[in-house]
This record gives sequence, C-alpha cells and structure tokens, in this order.
Amino acid sequence: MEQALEMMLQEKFHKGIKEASKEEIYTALLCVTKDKMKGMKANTGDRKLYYISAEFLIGKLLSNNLINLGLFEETREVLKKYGHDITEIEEMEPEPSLGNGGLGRLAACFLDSIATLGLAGDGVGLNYHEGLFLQKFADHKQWEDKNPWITENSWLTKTDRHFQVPFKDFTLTSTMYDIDVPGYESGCNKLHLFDLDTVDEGLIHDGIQFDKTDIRKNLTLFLYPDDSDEAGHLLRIYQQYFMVSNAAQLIIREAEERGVNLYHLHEHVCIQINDTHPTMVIPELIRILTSEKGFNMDTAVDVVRKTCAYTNHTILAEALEKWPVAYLEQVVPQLMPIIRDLDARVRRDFHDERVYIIDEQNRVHMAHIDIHYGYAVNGVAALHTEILKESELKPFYDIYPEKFNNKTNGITFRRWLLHCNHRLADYLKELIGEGFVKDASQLEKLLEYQNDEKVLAQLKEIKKEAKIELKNYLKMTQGIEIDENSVFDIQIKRLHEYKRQQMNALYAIYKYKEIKKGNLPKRPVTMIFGAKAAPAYTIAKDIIHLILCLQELIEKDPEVRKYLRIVMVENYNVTKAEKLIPACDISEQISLASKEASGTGNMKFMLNGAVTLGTEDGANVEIHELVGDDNIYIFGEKSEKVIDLYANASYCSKDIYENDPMVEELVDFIISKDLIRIGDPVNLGRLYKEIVGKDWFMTLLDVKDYIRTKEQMLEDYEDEKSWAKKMLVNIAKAGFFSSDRTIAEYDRDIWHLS
Ligand code: GLS
Repeated sequence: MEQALEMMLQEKFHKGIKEASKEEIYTALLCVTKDKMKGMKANTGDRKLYYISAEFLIGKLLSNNLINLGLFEETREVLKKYGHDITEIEEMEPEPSLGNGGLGRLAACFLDSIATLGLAGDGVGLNYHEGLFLQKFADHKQWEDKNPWITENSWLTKTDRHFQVPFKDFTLTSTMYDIDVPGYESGCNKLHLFDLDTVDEGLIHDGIQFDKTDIRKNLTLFLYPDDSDEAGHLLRIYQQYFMVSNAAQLIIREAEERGVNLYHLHEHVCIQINDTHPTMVIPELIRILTSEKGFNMDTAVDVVRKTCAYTNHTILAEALEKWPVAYLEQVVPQLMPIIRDLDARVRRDFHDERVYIIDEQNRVHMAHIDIHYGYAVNGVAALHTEILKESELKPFYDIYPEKFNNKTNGITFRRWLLHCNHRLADYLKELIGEGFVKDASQLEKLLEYQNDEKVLAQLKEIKKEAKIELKNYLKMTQGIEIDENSVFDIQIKRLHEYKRQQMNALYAIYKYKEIKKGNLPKRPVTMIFGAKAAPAYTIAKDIIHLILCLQELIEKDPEVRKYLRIVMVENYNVTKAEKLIPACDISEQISLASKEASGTGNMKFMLNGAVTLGTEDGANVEIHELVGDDNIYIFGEKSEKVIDLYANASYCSKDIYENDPMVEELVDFIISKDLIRIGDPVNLGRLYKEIVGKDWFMTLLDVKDYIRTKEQMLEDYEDEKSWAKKMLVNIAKAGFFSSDRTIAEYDRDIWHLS
C-alpha cells in the first residue's frame, strides 16, 4: 500500500505522503483502491442475480472497500507513519446519499453480502446527481439544500454501455456507470447506475427547486423529486421506466453475451424487484421479448414470471404505488397494452376485484403486477410477513400460498461493526477469535463470558470511549458539548409519524416537568435524535420543530440542563449513524406495532451493545425472542390489537387526552407559553391539533406505558454489572441479523445461484 499510495500521489499531485493534504491523500487512496478492485476476480456462476432498486444508500466507501480488500489495517499504519489519521482522511469523502432510509441501506448491505458470499449478483439503479437533500436547521426548522456527491474522482467508472430508452415523445440514450462491490475476502460484483449525459445541475435553484418538465435535463438529478403535483408524478414514472428499461436491456444483452437461449432466461437469470419502484421491469421485459425477440405473449409472460421475484417493504398505503393509467399513457404508452393484457389474464382467472391490476378508478396497482407475474413474494421480518399473509395481501396469499415467504432483514457486520466500532471488533476478535466476521453465529461464543466481570467491565469501557468520541464529534460539528457519563438515549431514523418521534418528545416534556418539580434523575440523560423529514411532509416537519424547540428550552434552562439534554443531529446520514450507533445505551424502536416492517437500525444498535426500548413490531419481535425478556424493554399495544383498532375505527385520541390528566398535561405543553416563546405557533398548534384530533399512529395509546418503561430502564442502568450483561447478550445474539444470513436464505429459497 505504501508504495502504491506514494506513486499515485506523485503521479497526481507531485507530492509525497508526508506533504500531501488530506484531500489529496483521500483522492490518491480512492484511485489506488479502485485499481486494486479492477484486478479482483469477478463472482461468476451459471445463474446471475440482478437486484433492481430505486435506492442504494451505499454511504462512504473508502474504509469499507479497504476492509473488504483486507487492506484497512495496513493503510491505517502507513498513514500513521506519515502523521495522518485515517479517520480524518475518511472525512474528505463526500457521502453518496442515494437512498432515503432503511430500504436503501438494506440494498447496500445486501450488495456487500452477495459479493462476500461469492454469488454472482449485481445491483441496478439510477445515478442520481444529488443525494437525498442536505438538512439544515435554522429558526428551529428544517431547511433543505442540494446534496451533490459526484466529484472529479469518484467511485463511479463510466462504461461504454448505452441503451436507447423509448418514451412517448422522445427516445433517450443512457450511459451506464459502475461502482465496484468487493466482497469481504471474496470476489467482486458491480453496482450499475444508469444516467443521461444531458442532465444539468444548473437547473437547480433556491435549494432543491428545479423545472420538473425538462426531462432531458432533470431525469437523474434527484432521488424522489417532490411529487406533490402532476409534473412530479410524471417525473417519477420517467425515472422508474428509465431505470427498468435499462435494466431489462442490460439483462437481455448480458444473457445473450453469455450464449443464453432467451427461452431459458429464467434458468440463468433472476431479478429481485426491491419494493414496487422497479415493477415496470415486468411489462418492459415482456415488451422486449415480444416485439424484438420473436416471443409470443404467453411464452414471454411465462418466462418473465419465472424470472422475477418481489420484496414488499411496508404495509403503509403510501408506498404501495398505484399509477393512474392516464399518467402511464403520457409517459410510456407502449407498456399499456401489455399491462392491460396482464390485467385481462388476472380477470379471466380470478373473479375478485381486490386482485385486479387496473382498478375501477383506472389506476395500475404495481404490487399486484409483481405478485401475479413474479414467482416469489417476501416480507422482511417474521411479523411483517404474517401481516402480509393474514391481512394486507390476504387475497393474494389465498391464491398463491406457495409464493409467500419471509426473509428477515440483516445488516453487514463489515460496516456496522468492523468499520464503525474498531475497538469493539478488536476486543471481540481477542476474546472469541476472528471467525464471527464471516460466520456471525459465532458471536454466541461471547455468552461464555456473561458472568466474567473483567469482560463486562471492558465492554462498558469500550462503550464509554465511543461516547467520548461522539461527544468530540458533536462538539466539532455542531458546537454542542454533552456529558459522556450521562445515559445516551438515541432515536435515529427517517422522520415519520408511525415511528413516533413525537412520543419520544412527549417523554422529554415529561422529564422536563419532573426535573422542574424537583424529581431529579440519578444520572443525567442525553436524548439524541437524528431524522430528515420529507420536504412535503408537513407534520413530520412540525415534529422536528417541536424537538428543536425543546432542545432550545432545555439548553437555556441551567436547572434542567444539568439533568436532561436534547440534541438533534443535523443532516442525519449513514456517516453520522456510524458515529452514533457505537455510543448508544438505549436504542429507541418505538413504532406503532404492525407499522415498521422490520427496521434495521434496531439490529445495528444491538450489535454495538445498546439495549432496545421497543414495541413488539418488525424485527423487534425477533430481537426479543433471541435475547429474552431480561435483555430488552418491551412496551405498548400488540399488533393484533392495533390492527383491530384500525379495522373498527375505534381509536380516539381525544378520549384519552380528555380523560387522562397526565397525558393532557404533556400534550398541552406543545402549545404552552414556554414553547410558543421559542417556536412558531403555527407549527406547534398544528401538531397539537393533529395529536389531539387524529393521532393516526396512536401515540397517546402507548405514551404512558412508554414513559413507565423508559423510567424503569434508566433505573436498571444504574446496576452496572447487570446492564453490562444485557449489552453482552445483545451483542452475542446479534449474529442472526447478519445480512450474510439473510442473503444465504434468499439464495436458498428464491435465487438458487449457488
Ligand atoms: C422500509 C421499512 O419501513 C423498514 O421497516 C424496513 O426495515 C426497510 C427495509 O426492509 O424498508 N420500507 C420502506 O419503504 N422504507 C423502509 O425503510
């Protein structure tokens, strides 16, 4: 590494390692790493997977690639020798925020595991020029700015693959870019990101505004462009079709290059449709096979059905896309005869309008296409899959029970342990050997030490060091100084009402009032939030406003500040998650039961020795089963009850508010003089009204049990040894949530690559 780095720096900047700036070293390391990956063996096999996704939240790549190449330690040492710190070099890398949250990060973890398991599988998506918006706080509110990540030297490699993508009024020529995905001590795969040469970043003005109609210039500008109007909806359809038409053409081209007889495509290729965004790949493949490859419709449908599989990631209606026929006619009229034909086949075979593809309001249900014309449908956690089978997708499950299966999500331990928590990873290696890195189930060996005081003390010490590191990071980035001896209680995830950051804010109000009354906690608590709200999601932004107002209120109150702090981390992203997770004591996973399909942050926290405070939702249920009652704090109503409340429309937040003085007092504080003095009465008033009058995600149903459970947790934290044991058990039991396990199951049950 030393020689390669020295040579690259000389070539690019005519400098040696000692004189080079951090930026120059980063750039040179990127180039050296890219060269090394070029020389890697590609994973191959008779069957190849294409994982199509609108999001790949890959995060920074330098350290991870070095880890997977087995070069991290050596590089760190070389840099140290010349007086450079690798963590400062890492800071130079712009983060590619090519995803929104869990769904996109999952896709990135999956690519790592697919490559690590030596499976031939590439990702296919879009090369957004701007990542998810950059979040800024001013006036206690979120503001959005553009978030570019592509610099002259980046992980992207421009290829000479181009395809013609036909739209109604014009045809566009794509360019394919590749990012190498090296497996850990294994072969390499690719992430293919499609783009247009004509995209123009100059179109952007005033933050993230742009002309939504100029498709040649805007097509891959943004991930999830604002779709609050018709032009926004149409742009999303343009993006989706551009993504899948390129994918379909690439898949067919590569199959032909491998000498595959297209009538046997399904024997050599499988396509994983990640949520409904890539659904149009089904009619697009059928279109190409029938119009260009001489297939008749029946055969094309048959081959495609045997090739495609679909993952559902949510039961929230907003994510089950339904595109109006009129929109599809405007953008991709060539697909409509095929979609109508697919719908007619369904109507011929099943006389149940709930499973039709085109509904009475002339909307195309994308998930219905996936389920009828794919061979597998999976949910992402045991509870989620059960809910799909028993309620959300029941009519489909009744027709195709054999297609449904569960694949509980996972996370890559390379990023979420080896990279983000070197100290813990090194200590674990020392205790139980390195085997856990490739076989995560070996983490259970740690259980042997659950009563070993030295080990427990060391785990606490590692946590403390991570907390100090986070403290320094927050001081440097936000000028906020927190106390490493306080309990770090962390909720980081997209802002959404179902995730109930508002309930956590009500806890802050509770605690604030208790301290004011003189009921002081034994140990100070630092409540940390990180969340972006979708730019057009008003209530989510109001919740951010509430949290920022509470933060200010407490900061300005010396009496309370000694015992309670709130820190809202600005621009929460993968990089910040990597700093926050190792430092966490209490992991907040408090969604309304049934609504969080899985969650993956919960797994990252557990792996890093945090204890979960959660509802019986998503993968929390499986965490609970694995660690047992003593090592997790569960509260709130169960999913059956919640589903029942929705079915009977019998939840009324106002009843709770009016009949419970404690709840009333907490909610009223949102519009109290104390907060209105700091914040905006419009935002706070609207949020108050929403909670009292609607509370669609039932905050008030669970808030008291939540407060009680968190108080218990804080008390238990004081028993150092028993808390450290909880940490240990959580780490030891996290092996199940390695994405290597998840991917091995996808391969065994759906893909059959190996
Ligand atoms: C999501 C779910 O909300 C998460 O619970 C899940 O962990 C993730 C990955 O399966 O998918 N669905 C979604 O639309 N965004 C998500 O993060």
